[in-house]
Amino acid sequence: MSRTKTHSQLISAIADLNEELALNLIRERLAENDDPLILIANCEKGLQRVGERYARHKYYLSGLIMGGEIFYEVMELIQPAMQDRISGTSSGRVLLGTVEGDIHDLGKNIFKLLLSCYKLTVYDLGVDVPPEEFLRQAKKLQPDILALSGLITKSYDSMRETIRLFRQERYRIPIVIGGSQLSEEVFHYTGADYWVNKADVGVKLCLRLLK
Ligand code: B12
Repeated sequence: MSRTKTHSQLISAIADLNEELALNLIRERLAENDDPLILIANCEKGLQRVGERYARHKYYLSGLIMGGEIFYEVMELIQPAMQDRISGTSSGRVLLGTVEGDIHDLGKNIFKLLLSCYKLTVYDLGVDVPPEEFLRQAKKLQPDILALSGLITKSYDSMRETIRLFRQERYRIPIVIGGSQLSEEVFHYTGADYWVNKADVGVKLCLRLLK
């Protein structure tokens, strides 16, 4: 079967929450040495459709939960291939977390995995992290970059508040925000230094900032 066909099948399998088919397609593509980042991008597209179906009331909350679980299993399969294929030897420390009020962490975890493939040290504070906690940990861990993840509208206020707190305390550090729903407008609203909506672009940005 052609690659393009399986890639579109993979997007549909995730969108339709067909766990068995999605995982079989991933196994098949990995055996064919497909680029893990392309597989992840396809799964992201599938999850976007899950989100659209949820927004149109075609799926309930259980659909979002199921979509998240399938993606988690996909990552278990893809992770070793990613670690084999992507490697680098950089040094630097990134303080990372999903901001207060938001519990989405799949994207944050991919970003973290990619950073560690490049041998960067990642301090992951988890999800729903209050602004004060980011600041407290930054003072303690002295990272080179602060990276904030957020997917829901509510997270933009938390990002803005976190960044405001760092500036108010005159804590100088490059601040990157990431998440699929971000836009130029949100970026200006939060006052961040950089924004990205793809983990691999975020990693390249961090490597550049650390040079
Ligand atoms: C799966 C999912 C969930 C799962 C999350 C599971 C988990 N462990 O993360 C669960 C079921 C928990 C969930 C809950 C909710 N969700 Co939800 N969810 C999704 C869904 C379908 C996929 C998100 C996802 O994981 N995508 C895959 C990952 C890999 O993509 P990503 O996160 O964007 O990450 C990529 C990049 O953005 C980037 N990245 C991400 N973070 C960072 C950070 C940095 C620094 C960098 C550099 C890069 C980076 O790297 C990744 C790889 O490239 C989205 C739909 C969508 N379009 O995104 C809705 C969506 C985000 N959810 C939504 C909503 C409404 C909710 C709920 C409020 C629902 C409810 N009624 O309870 C709750 C929120 C709870 C809360 N307080 O946070 C809305 C948000 C709308 C809005 N504008 O606010 C969306 C857009 C769906 C929709 N269309 O309505 N959700």
